[in-house]
Amino acid sequence: MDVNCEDAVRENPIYSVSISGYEILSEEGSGSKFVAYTTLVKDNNGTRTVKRRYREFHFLSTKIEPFLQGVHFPKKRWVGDNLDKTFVRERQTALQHFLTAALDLYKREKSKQAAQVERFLCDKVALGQFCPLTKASTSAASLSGRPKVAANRQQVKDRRICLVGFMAVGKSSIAAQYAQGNYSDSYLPTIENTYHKTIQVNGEIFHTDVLDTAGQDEFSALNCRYTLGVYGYIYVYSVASRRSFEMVKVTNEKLKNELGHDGFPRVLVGNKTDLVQERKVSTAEGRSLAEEWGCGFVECSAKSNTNIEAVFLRLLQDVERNDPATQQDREKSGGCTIT
Ligand SMILES: Nc1nc2c(ncn2[C@@H]2O[C@H](COP(=O)(O)OP(=O)(O)OP(=O)(O)O)[C@@H](O)[C@H]2O)c(=O)[nH]1
Ligand SMILES: [Mg+2]
Repeated sequence: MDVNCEDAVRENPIYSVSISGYEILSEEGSGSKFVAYTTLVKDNNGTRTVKRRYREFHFLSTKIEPFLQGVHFPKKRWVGDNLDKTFVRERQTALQHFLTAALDLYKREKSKQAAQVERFLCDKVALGQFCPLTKASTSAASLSGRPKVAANRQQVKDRRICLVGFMAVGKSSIAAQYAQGNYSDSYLPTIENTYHKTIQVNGEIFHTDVLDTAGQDEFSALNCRYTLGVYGYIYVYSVASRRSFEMVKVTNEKLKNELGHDGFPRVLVGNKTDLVQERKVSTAEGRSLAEEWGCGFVECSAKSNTNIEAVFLRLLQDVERNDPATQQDREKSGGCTIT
């Protein structure tokens, strides 16, 4: 049964909202620059980022300002392209006040205004971006915003990963080999399944939830669970099936449409490399598609347990690179900043 995304969002009360930073982006076509604020929204599905342009805040403000007495909302001001650093930061602080008040309103009443706030905070196609940060979780730690801490007091990062691809390409076999270290020659089509494994990458601990989906074809609609709270995707095809290779392209288009952008972490995976005689898709073809998409590429065999962990390591590294929190840490430690 398909879950309607809007219903799913409505059933999840929003717990907190904060603006973690901003990015200077360029408008497609005209190339003119603008500021997008990174808004972290926490609900039952975990924390995700929604990037919002300043004018979107203005739009929300015009709808609900009469109900938010005494809330200072920064007025429009022309400073170059409004990219002046001090001004952008001033706005950031003011917008945080505005959002806090808006969230209070949302919590107090389920009115039309609250619906505006909710849509603004949760809309997954804001600015064409939707970057989930943590897995769906209702644990006290995640709802209170405290990071989980492992026994050795090291922070643990939750990462929800989604396996997609045509039927029988080996998605479940890859997930089972990764999480449980086992493999079976029998084929049981999947409806939906989640595997869990904790791994360490570059000294950091990750709790990975691997969502194993039912094989997709040209006609299958993407379920919203495949995008809610998902950090990155593993696109699986079988090197022994040309059709499955074509299908990852179709799935990629669907995900791009669903997420509204093309910058999400993904890794292209050619499975069943043990079937040497039956190979239909060359390594060069796989690599070239991955290069076109600007993503990682791994060939593996779930059967012989070749390169399975490499698939997940590669994706997690890309997820980290894409994570605004990690980027901020990097900036704080002297990394480069977009200005
Ligand atoms: N030779 C070979 N067979 C594999 C490999 N991985 C999976 N298989 C076989 O391919 C068949 C399908 O594997 P699954 O893992 O169930 O495929 P799936 O993509 O999860 O299929 P759906 O759930 O229907 O989408 C099974 O018979 C597996 O044993 C592999 O690396 N090599
Ligand atoms: Mg399966």
